[in-house]
Amino acid sequence: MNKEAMIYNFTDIIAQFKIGTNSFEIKPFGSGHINDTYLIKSSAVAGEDYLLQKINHFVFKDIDGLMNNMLFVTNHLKQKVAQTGDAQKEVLTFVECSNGKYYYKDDQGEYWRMSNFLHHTKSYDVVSTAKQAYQGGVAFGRFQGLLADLDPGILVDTIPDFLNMEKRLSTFTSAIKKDAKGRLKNVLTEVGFLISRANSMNEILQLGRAGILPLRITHNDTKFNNILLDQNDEIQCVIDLDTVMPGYAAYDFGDAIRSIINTAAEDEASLDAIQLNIPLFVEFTKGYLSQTISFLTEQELKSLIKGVLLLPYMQTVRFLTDYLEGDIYYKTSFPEHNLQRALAQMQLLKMLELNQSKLSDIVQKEWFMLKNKQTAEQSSVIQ
Ligand code: ADP
Ligand code: GN1
Ligand code: MG
Repeated sequence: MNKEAMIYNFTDIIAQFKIGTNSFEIKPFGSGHINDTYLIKSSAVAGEDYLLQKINHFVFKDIDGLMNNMLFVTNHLKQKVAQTGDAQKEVLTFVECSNGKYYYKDDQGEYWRMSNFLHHTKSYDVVSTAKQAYQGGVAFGRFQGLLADLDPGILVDTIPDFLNMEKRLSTFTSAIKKDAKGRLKNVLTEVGFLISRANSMNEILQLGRAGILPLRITHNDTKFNNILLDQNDEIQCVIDLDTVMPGYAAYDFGDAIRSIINTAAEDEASLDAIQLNIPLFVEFTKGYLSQTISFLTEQELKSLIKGVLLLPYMQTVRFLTDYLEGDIYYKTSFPEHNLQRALAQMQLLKMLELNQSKLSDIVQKEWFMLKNKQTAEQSSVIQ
């Protein structure tokens, strides 16, 4: 019996879900920082596999609201996708429990959910090809587009103030003041660097409050490993829907770029290895705009580059806050892991700042090229 099987009664947990097998193998799966994921392989029926997740309820306090959001969103996506594609393959499917809910609370107070396992798919922590980057852009752009007809107010905030930079900074400031683990002395330079940029990082929030940027339903965790590609590296499914809630388009663009443009891992120890792969930025932008150009406002277009700086900045603040607070939020693999992550994100941010105008020009250029192409296509239809 492995370590997890001794902690949790998997036989009992799995028996709560309406699946056709009670004989299975189980193994830990994936590299997420928040939930615990297990692959459940049926021993009786080849290919009947599931993904079981222990939902982190320190992070997600309202599990009912969370699962209602996810069911609402996946049902909406399925209806739309079914018109042109295979909704079972392209949208996550959650498994119902015998109590009629889509999650189960075990007798230790842990929350579990299950989804169909999507076979022959891949997720990447680091992007290496132009095709992957383009497909990533299509995936997240299309995701925003498919949800653009919904009122964002229909979804609950699964984590209140999740991407609210002002709130993140105020938590950061409290962690600095408290210095619970005596770690502040190790990061004084980094703290100074972050505080010096604080004001400019509240811009998206301010533009949103002023009604200049529309609130949409966004994914809010568009790390590249939150999409599944098929064997040909074409987009199959957007996953990890826990944070789908009201947000701004620039959040998803900027967060995706964090993992797309970086030549190294999110927690790279060697800062020199962190470089920008600008051709991948071009490809992601092309893919994203191909799906969003019809509904993005000009103000939103301008905000995309702000998101490219904001999300790595916010991630640095979040990792450093967790380091100062004693590693209570993200899973870590070694004692200074959050510090290493924060330093790597800060290095990425510095590189992005240096290349800001180049990246901004790329977004504008790709937008103009797509617009011109569309206009040319429309006029050829009219003639
Ligand atoms: P976390 O919140 O911990 O990041 P995810 O929902 O992103 O959890 O899942 C972790 C990993 O499991 C993903 O990166 C992906 O590789 C894999 N995965 C998630 N859902 C599925 C699925 N339905 N089918 C196949 N693989 C999946
Ligand atoms: C977490 O669950 P995962 O690993 O996809 C985090 C994101 C961060 C990301 C950094 C709910 O995402 O916000 O951007 O780590 N998710 C939550 O890698 O906090
Ligand atoms: Mg994930």
